[in-house]
Amino acid sequence: MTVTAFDDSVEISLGSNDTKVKILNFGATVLSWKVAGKEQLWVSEASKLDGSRAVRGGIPLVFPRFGPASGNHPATDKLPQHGFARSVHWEVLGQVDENTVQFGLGPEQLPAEFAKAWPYDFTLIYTVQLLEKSLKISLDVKNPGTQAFDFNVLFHTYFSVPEVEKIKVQGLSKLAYFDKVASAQVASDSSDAVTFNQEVDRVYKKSPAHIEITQDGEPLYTVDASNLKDTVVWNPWTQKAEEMSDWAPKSGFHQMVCVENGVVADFNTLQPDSSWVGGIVIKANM
Ligand code: TA6
Repeated sequence: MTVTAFDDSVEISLGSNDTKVKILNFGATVLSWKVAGKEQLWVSEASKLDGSRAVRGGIPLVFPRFGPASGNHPATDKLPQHGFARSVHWEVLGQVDENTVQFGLGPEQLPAEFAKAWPYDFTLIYTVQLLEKSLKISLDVKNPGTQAFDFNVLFHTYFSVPEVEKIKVQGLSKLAYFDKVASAQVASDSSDAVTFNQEVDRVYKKSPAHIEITQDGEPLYTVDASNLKDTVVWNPWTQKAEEMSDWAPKSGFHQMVCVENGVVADFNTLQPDSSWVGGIVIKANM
C-alpha cells in the first residue's frame, strides 16, 4: 500500500497488481479507480482537469444543493447547479491509514461568490479508502456554527460499462421515481430493472441501499449506500451528450452509466454543533 501526494492530486496504490485510486484536490473528485489495471470509472476525454470547471466523470461530489436553482430554496438557489463542492480546491488533510486519505473543506476555502451565496459555517471531511476490489467513500458534514443549514449531497458516480444498452440497473424495480426527462412523477417502475435505449434521468426517493449494475445477468458493480436515502440514475444519450461541450467522445454515453447515491429529494437540516455522515461502498465484480 502506498499513498502518494502530487501537486494536484493524491493516489492510493495497492502495489503490484495496478489497483489504485487517484483523487484530484479540485473537488476532491475521484478521477480514476483501477482494479487490476482496469479502469472502473468513465471520464470524458474533453473533461477539464485544470480547475476551470467540475470534472465531467469520475465521482464528482454534489453539495450543498442538487440540480439547478429551483426558486423555492432561497438558501441554496444562488449556487450553481449541484452546488460548489465539486468546483473548489479542497485541502489534503492526510493519510488516515495505509489505504485511506482525507480531504477537508471549509468556508475559508470558498471563493467569495460561493461564500456570499451560502454564508454558513461548515466543515466537510471527505474520506476515500481503497480496498482490493472496492472503494469506500464517505462525507462527514459538520455544523460548528450557530445557524442550522440545509444541504443535499450526492456521490455522482460515472461507472464505466462496455455498452450501456446491455446494462441493467437492478434494485429499484417497483419503486416510484421522478422522471426528469418527462418532468413527471412515475408511481411505480413496472420493469424489473432500469435499462437504457434513450435518455434516462430518474430520481428514486427512499431507495434501497444495495443496487447492482449488471450485464447479461452478471453484476459488473454493486453499490452499497449508508445514510443516503435517494438514488439517481442517469444516461444523457445522444442529444444531451451533443449539447455538453465537455462530453467526448460524443458516443461515450454508450460506455457509461451514472448510479448516484445521495440525499436529493429533500434537504437534510443540520443543527448547530451537530454532524451528519453518509457514504458508499462500490465494488467491482471482476
Ligand atoms: O445526476 C443527473 C443530473 O442531475 C442530470 O440531470 C444532469 O444534469 C447531470 O446531473 C449532469 O449535471 P452537470 O451539472 O454535471 O452537467
